[in-house]
Amino acid sequence: MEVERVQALASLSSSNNTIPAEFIRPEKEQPAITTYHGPIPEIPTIDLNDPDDEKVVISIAKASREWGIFQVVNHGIPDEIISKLQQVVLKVMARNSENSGPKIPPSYREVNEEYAQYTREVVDKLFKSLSIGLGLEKDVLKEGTGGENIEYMLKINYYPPCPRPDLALGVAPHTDLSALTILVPNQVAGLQVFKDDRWIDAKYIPNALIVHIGDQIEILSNGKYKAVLHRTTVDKERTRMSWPVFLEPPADFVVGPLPQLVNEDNPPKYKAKKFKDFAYCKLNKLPQ
Ligand SMILES: O=C(O)CCC(=O)C(=O)O
Repeated sequence: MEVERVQALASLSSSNNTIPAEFIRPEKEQPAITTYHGPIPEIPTIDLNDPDDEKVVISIAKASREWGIFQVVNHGIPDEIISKLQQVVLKVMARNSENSGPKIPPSYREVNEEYAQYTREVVDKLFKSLSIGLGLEKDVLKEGTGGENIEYMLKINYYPPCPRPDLALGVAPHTDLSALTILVPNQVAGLQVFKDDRWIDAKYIPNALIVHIGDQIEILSNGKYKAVLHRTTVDKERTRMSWPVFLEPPADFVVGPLPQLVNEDNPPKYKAKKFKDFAYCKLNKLPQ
């Protein structure tokens, strides 16, 4: 849905404290009923600049096996690059709401390219740690999802204030189709992760990167690393935004469990298939 339509809908709803029936989730998904409020187990936070490389590998592998998600601090992407990425979108949105006809200024492309360059370095480190964490050579997971041809897809999520955050969701529960997703949110919390049968809030850490293990890494690792099931809530007063970059194999690239991780005791749990076929089945809710 376009931003202006979402904004119009949001202001209409907030004036009478109701939301259209199609936005009310079934009870088993409503945040008010299903969010866990006990002592909070926290999504692991990993210091990527820790000089102890082995500790970094162990923490990334553990988080990816147990959670499928972790936050990364000291990742090497300067705070001002993240802030520029976020600001440039807000400027484009503000300008386009004043003028007719959307226009993308050259600065938008420049900022995106700058962010992508830094992101690549982080991604290489993550792939390396994830591979070593499985007892593999450092390049195996990157090569197994497309190597230098991995595609970087930046998406911008806009979640306007919602008068009934107890009943609605920003995005419904899902795992990502990607190999990895690298996300920065604004300061409005809203990401929730499903762990041990409970929906748990992700803490907002300024300028941290949130890393999701996606379906393709789960498949390559034959289920040793798990794709994180997640969803987002909405806020009564504030707009939440997030900037995920989905790292995807090229469409015709075949992904399947790595032969090094499969044997008689650990038979393949997934079929090997082209990424485009996997995506088609998932998006159309067909069996894989
Ligand atoms: O906004 C978020 O934190 C998560 C976004 C998400 O799950 C998605 O775009 O697929």
